[in-house]
Amino acid sequence: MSLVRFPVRFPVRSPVRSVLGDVSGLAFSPDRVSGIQAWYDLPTSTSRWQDTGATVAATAPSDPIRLLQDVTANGRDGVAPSDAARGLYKAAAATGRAGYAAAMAAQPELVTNGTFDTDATGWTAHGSMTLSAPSGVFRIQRGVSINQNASTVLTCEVGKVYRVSFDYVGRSPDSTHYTDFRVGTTIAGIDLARTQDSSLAEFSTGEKSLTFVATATTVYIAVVLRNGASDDYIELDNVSVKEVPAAYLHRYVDYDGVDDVLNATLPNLGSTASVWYMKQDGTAVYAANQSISGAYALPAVDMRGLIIVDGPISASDQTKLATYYA
Ligand SMILES: [Ca+2]
Ligand SMILES: [Ca+2]
Repeated sequence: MSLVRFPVRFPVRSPVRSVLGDVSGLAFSPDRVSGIQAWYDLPTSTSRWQDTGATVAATAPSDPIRLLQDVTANGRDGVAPSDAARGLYKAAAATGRAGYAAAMAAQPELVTNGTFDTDATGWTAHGSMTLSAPSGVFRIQRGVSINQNASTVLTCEVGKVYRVSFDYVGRSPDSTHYTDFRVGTTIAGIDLARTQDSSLAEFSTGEKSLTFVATATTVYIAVVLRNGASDDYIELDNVSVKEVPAAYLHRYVDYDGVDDVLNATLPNLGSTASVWYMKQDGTAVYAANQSISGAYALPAVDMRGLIIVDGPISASDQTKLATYYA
């Protein structure tokens, strides 16, 4: 039986409706939650200020936040009571965001010879280290002196977020030595990032990664071989450093856990107000039936964003909020 094909006309859909599934045709935004009173949004660069007068923006990672403006038109700004009570603006890789892996794969590689295909060119031995590339992996072998390193240098952009990764291949059998992988603004400095095996047995083979925010244009990667005996070695491969694109960053406020806080003033919302926020670690917090009237201290929890609502927040809106801040 032959199959007869007919030209089929599909109904033409509005791309906005079909993508978002929202009859209003507008993308979800936290300020569309019913009963919204205030919205504090770390990704909104125009809402973060280092001073109460909104003259110095908090734009670079580790800039302090004295004033976090309410993104709604209600003007219920969050203000730290003193400079000492300012949390810090931070940015971190949003590794769980859709498309992150593909975006990172497309970023330029900043490490010269991180794959060690034929040799250890591009890396500098310090002290009595010997560098080689047997079988296409990076071997760092110590001589008589302890705690020396192999380094390479990168050119970064101040304030940008970078992901560093490497594969830990293994070490020589006489294993009283271990790897101390460092990122700093000086050779073997640890001011930007560090991962190390402080308990020896836990340093499994495979990919390790960490992120850092550049504070200088010249950044050093150093692989320190800690402890051990003469001729001990460690082996790494695929050392990579790439900038994390802006679209794949989480923006958040980092509190010191001591006195940092943002205070706002709200109208009398009675005892059924709700507060929702997304913590920096990706955990959403919903607190219903809150008594809010007048002075209100925002929870001093490292977070990406927070809203205050007069009344409950529906489960559907909570899901949308979580997706918005994912
Ligand atoms: Ca403080
Ligand atoms: Ca290799």
